[in-house]
Amino acid sequence: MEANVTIYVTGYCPYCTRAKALLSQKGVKYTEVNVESRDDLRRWMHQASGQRTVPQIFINGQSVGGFSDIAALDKAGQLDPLLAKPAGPDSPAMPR
Ligand SMILES: N[C@@H](CCC(=O)N[C@@H](CS)C(=O)NCC(=O)O)C(=O)O
Repeated sequence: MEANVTIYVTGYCPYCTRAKALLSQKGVKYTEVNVESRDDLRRWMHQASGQRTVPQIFINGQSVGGFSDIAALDKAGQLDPLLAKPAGPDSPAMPR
């Protein structure tokens, strides 16, 4: 698993916990960004993903949605291939 994975979270967030557990279970090393008190990052997250909830997960700069989205991708056998892609540039530019 080599892809560049970033997960945007808040402090108390059961779906974030589940998303991180799923990624960790797969041995994925991800970058975690807490947007709790960062309105600027929340705005960016919304623009980039089209969603306001957390978590929001990006794989090689591509928005793949929240926990239920990656769980569905996993169930369909489509998550591992995304995670196996070589790390690409973070695009669109990701603020931290
Ligand atoms: N289907 C979404 C649900 C995400 C969700 O409801 N997250 C909660 C926090 S755990 C949330 O963002 N609530 C609204 C908010 O915090 O603004 C997923 O699986 O990621």
